[in-house]
Amino acid sequence: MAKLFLGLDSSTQSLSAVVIDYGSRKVVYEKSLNFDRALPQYKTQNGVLPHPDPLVKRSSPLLWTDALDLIFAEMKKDGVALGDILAISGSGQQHGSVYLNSRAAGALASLNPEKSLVENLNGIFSRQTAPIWMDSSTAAECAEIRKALGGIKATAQKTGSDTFERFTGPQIRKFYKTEPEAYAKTASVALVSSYMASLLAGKIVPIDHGDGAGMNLMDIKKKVWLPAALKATAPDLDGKLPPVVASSTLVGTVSPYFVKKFDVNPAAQIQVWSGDNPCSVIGLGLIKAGQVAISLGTSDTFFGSMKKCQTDDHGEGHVFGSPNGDYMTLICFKNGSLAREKIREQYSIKGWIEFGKQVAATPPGNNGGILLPWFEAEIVPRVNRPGVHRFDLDEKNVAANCRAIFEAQMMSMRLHSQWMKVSPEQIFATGGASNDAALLQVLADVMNCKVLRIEVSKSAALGAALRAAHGWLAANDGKPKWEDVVAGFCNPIPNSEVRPDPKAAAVYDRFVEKYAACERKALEQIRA
Ligand code: XUL
Repeated sequence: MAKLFLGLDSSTQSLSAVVIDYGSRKVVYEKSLNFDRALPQYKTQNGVLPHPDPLVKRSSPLLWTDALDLIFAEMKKDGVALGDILAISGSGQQHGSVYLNSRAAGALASLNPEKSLVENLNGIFSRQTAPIWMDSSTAAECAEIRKALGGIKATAQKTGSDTFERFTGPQIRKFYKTEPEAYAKTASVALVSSYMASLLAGKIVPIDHGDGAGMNLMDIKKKVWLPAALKATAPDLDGKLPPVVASSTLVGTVSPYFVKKFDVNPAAQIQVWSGDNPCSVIGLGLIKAGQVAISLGTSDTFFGSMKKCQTDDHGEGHVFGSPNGDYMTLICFKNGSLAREKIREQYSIKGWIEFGKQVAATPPGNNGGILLPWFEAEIVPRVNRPGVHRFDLDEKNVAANCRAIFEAQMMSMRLHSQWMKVSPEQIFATGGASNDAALLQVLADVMNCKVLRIEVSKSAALGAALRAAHGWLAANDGKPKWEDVVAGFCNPIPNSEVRPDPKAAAVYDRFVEKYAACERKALEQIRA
């Protein structure tokens, strides 16, 4: 018999749905609605509202609300057996926040299916727009909260991350400072994830440990709100935050609105939503401590699961709660594909195969040549003045510069992930550039670890559906094991394994020290 679970992903640019049949272990439905195209009346560009200040990035909670109605209508039209869905969970772009007034709880509890969600909920917001993760307008608030919590290391140890502009605490503080009256009228602060879950459940839903850790407000070890952080952020904040709970928590059945309007199973359970990165960790099957994935995309991200909470004293990486109850880390390197492309363009190399030939023409360790590819301001390490730095590397040497960019990116990952104290047995590589054989070989050699390619479409929505399955099975069917739940849904691509070459790995064990010294030198110059 089919056992259907629905995972939704409210990301920056779209709302996606994935339905899995846990019985046959198959994804049976996938759909995405692009916000700009599906709901042009909100006038977003790539999901973001235009704003004169380039540092300010906001979106509209009503847009996300409308999108939820639309995607259910699409699923009904497409013949998805919504009446058989057993549980629903979701994933939200992390850090973004929604500000609700005292009318919200009542409006959510009495949604009228004769009207749209937006018609039902217009008027429940104490702030019309929602700051999102792309916002970087809260540097002053970051400094204030960091100081109150005792500096970078203490802030990271207490909340899982140093303060970051996009994190919710600094965003709430800025709202309180710039619009104190609207802040005072705020009865409840939600994340994108908990807001969307509240629509489904017809009540204000808690924030989970995964997304809650992206706020600079949660005690990362005890997994409760941290009083000192709340105090440093804004007055009366404890009364405005919902409880923070385990990601597995089921909050009740779906609101009758969805039952009457879209024929959703009235017994369908709603699970708290989580952030897109915690959900992707599940969607990629990273459920055992020490499992690591590297996503090679516009930016490169390094994420993995961790049993014991280990924070980064330099404040570059993040620790979030993993949906399986352990921890996960996320390190984001901004100069990923973008930097690789810049080098390819600079040396007029036609394609990546040609680029790979250039890389192969030079030995691992690049005869000592090093390039620091900070074409854009970098997140890890923190570099606010962009610039490319070369050490013992002739800019005219095409092959050496091609190898240098790959080596620099992979050595930076190795260096800046050491704080995690995780020695992975294998690394999963995903994202656009993960089909580049030359890059994967450098990755395997620098990390001295085998690399397997994994490609999961909509990993966050799939992760949400798998979380819903796990939560429902736990409540109804004994104690499900995570490895059983994810089995069959996220497999490495056959024959994609790349093994490290022991000689090259030994070269990198030494070379990474030179790389670190060059990085220190460049950072000293930049910060001087
Ligand atoms: C993570 C982060 C982004 C968003 C994207 O810290 O800011 O990955 O979650 O949706």
